Amino acid sequence: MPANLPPEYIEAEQRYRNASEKDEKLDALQEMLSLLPNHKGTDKIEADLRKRISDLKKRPQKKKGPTRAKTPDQIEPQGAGQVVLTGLPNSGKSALLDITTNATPKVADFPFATHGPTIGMLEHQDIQIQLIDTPPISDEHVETWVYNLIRKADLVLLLVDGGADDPVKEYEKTIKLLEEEGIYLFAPGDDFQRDAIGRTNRKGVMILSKSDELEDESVIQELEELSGLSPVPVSILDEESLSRFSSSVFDGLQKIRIYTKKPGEEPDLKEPYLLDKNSTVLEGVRSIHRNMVDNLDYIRIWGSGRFDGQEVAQDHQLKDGDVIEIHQE
Ligand SMILES: Nc1nc2c(ncn2[C@@H]2O[C@H](COP(=O)(O)OP(=O)(O)OP(=O)(O)O)[C@@H](O)[C@H]2O)c(=O)[nH]1
Ligand SMILES: [Mg+2]
Repeated sequence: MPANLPPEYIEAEQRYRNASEKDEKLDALQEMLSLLPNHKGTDKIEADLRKRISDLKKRPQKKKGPTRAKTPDQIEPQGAGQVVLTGLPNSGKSALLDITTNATPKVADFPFATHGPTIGMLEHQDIQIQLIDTPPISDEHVETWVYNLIRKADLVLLLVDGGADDPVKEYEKTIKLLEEEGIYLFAPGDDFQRDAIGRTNRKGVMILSKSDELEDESVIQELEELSGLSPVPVSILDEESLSRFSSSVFDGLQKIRIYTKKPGEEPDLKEPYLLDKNSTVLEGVRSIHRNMVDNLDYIRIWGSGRFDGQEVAQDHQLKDGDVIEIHQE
């Protein structure tokens, strides 16, 4: 169940992860605990935080000395999915993270400005999505962790600079670099192909960045034909394009939001359950509570039914925004 954590919590967690000293870690954990919203979705997180605090208190202060840093690709997924921004130097990755989330990455008018990962949480309606800005990929040195992060992503955002002289050439350069690493992108709705040795398939959305500087609109169609991904023109100067951006990130994850209601009560719209697109009612019930499936009687649905409150079969396909009412024997 997603916990919809506030941005301050995410920041404290990032501090916890970066901390090397016991006191710093304790401080960050205490702050996370104080910022944790109080509802049923956070019970497990709260228990986990309390355990981490008590374990840490028991641990002796580490002697100073060389420590082996975790590699930067080990980022715990949060929210509805882990989404990685990638692209050539100066393509606008950091600017996009900066404007769409609470994160404050370095944005610069020169290339190779970003050296490490920066995490931000993108709010889309009532959910949050983890967006990660990364250093550019290029013919020059790229640290292997960047590609590892891309390989693990739920969704890859491929930025192509729409303000470049020839965006199509930029796209070709970028995709070549990824394919040399065995990374292939497919459109989110397309059939998934199994990963094989030396080949990782990831869902990808192409972002045609700096669309305010795009000179020739026909580039959009050309890129679409070439890549099989529908390019999303986005400019940090255009609000409307930014809301299109967050919708395409959510669509790219191929998830749906489901809400529940108790008989005779209003639906609980505070926090959706996130399921894979095309999930059935039965899969929905199972993900809400595995044990509920055993004594399931029937389900009523508001949204994708023929009428509100319709009783539906267990193999009924859920749609984003559906409300279900579970009746048990
Ligand atoms: N006009 C315009 N400029 C933009 C837009 N997005 C980014 N820029 C500019 O493009 C330049 C590069 O932006 P960054 O976000 O730093 O690019 P990056 O991809 O993170 O660059 P590296 O970290 O070097 O890989 C900056 O000067 C930004 O202000 C946009 O939508 N429109
Ligand atoms: Mg950058």
